[in-house]
Amino acid sequence: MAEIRAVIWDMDGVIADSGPYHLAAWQEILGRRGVKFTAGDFKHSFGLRNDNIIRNTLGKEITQAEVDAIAREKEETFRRLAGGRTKPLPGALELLKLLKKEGFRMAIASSTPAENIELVTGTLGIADCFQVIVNGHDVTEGKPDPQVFLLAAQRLGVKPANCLVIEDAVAGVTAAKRAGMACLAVTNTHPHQKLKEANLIVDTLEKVTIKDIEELIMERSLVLIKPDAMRRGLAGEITARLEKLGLKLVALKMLHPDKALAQRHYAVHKGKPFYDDLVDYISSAPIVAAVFEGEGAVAKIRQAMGATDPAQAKKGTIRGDFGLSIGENSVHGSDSAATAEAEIKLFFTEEEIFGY
Ligand code: RTP
Ligand code: MG
Repeated sequence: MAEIRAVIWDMDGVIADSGPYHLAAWQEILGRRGVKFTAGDFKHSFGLRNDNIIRNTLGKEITQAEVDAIAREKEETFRRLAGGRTKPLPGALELLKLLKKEGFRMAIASSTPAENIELVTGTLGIADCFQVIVNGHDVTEGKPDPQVFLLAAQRLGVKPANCLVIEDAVAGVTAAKRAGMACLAVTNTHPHQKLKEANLIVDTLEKVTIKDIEELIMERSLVLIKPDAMRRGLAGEITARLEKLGLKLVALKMLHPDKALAQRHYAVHKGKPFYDDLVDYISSAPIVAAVFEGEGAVAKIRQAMGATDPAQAKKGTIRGDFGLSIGENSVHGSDSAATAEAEIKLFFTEEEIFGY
C-alpha cells in the first residue's frame, strides 16, 4: 500500500486573501497607540505570530499581559473587518477539493488564532477538508521555528518526510524546510527570489496538479559516479548499494560532462581553493549520472557515501571502501532536497525521469 501522504496548508495568503483585513486591523489598533504601521511593515511581519510582531513594533520591554491584550484587540478587529468578506486566492479551493478527493490527509498550520481559522474556513466552506488544525497558540515558538508543522504532522499521523507544506511567507518556507518537509511556495505575498528555499515556486495554485504534489513529496537525490570509480569498473557496485537502501532508480545515463556543466554543478564551491581541480576532475572523463527517489533519499545516500575525505570515511561506506583521495572520492550525492532539485535539472530533462 502507498504511504499515507499529507498536505499542510498555511492559511493567510495561501488559501484566503485575508491580508488586507489584517493590515487594516493592525493600522486601526496601532493607530490608537500613535504608531504608524505601513504596508511595508506588514509585509515583513507576514507569517510571524502576533507576539513577535507586537514586540518588534512596540518594543521588547512591553509586558506579556499587554502583548496578549493588544493581540486580542487586533484579532477582534480583524474578525469584525473580515467576517463574511474573505475571498479565496486563485486555485486554492480547486486544489483543496482535488487533494481531498485523492485521499490526501490535510491540515492547516497557521500562526493566526483558532477563531480566525474557524471564521475563514467557515466563510469559504472548506472546514471539512482538514483533519487537523494547528494554530499559533498550540506551539511555544512561531514560524520560522518548525514546531507548528511538526505538530500538524504528528496529529495527522504522517511522517514529516511524507508531508508537503504550501506557504507564501519566507518564515513559513524556512519552517517547512527545518521540519524536513517538502515545500510548495506561491508568490501571492513575496517574490520568487525571496522564496528560493522552497522545492517548487509557483505564481498561482491554479496550475498545480496532483502529479506536481506527488513528485514534491517524494524526495530525490542526484548521484554521480566519478571518473575514479568508472575507471575501476565500480558503477554497478555503487548503483547496487544504493538500490539496496530501498531507493528507486528513476533516471540513469552515461555522459562526459563539459566544463560548463561541471562549473554549474559545483557552483556553490566557486572561489574555494579546490574548485578548479574539482571542475577539471569531474569533466575529465565519462561518468554515470543517476536519480534515486524515496523517503529520506538525500540523507540515506549521504550516509551510504560516507565522509567527503575517504581517509575519514567509515568502512562499509562507498567512499570508505573505494575512495582514493579527497578529490578521487568515487561518488557525488546531493546534500539537501532543494539542492537535489536544482542538480537533477542540470543532468536530466523531465522526460528522462521515470515514474513506475
Ligand atoms: P560531493 O558534492 O562531490 O558529493 O561531495 P561532498 O558533498 O561530500 O563535499 P563538498 O563539500 O560538496 O565538496 C565537493 C567536492 O570537492 C572536493 N573537496 N576538496 N578540502 C578539499 O580539498 C576539498 N574539499 C572538498 C571533494 O572532491 C568533494 O567531493
Ligand atoms: Mg557536495
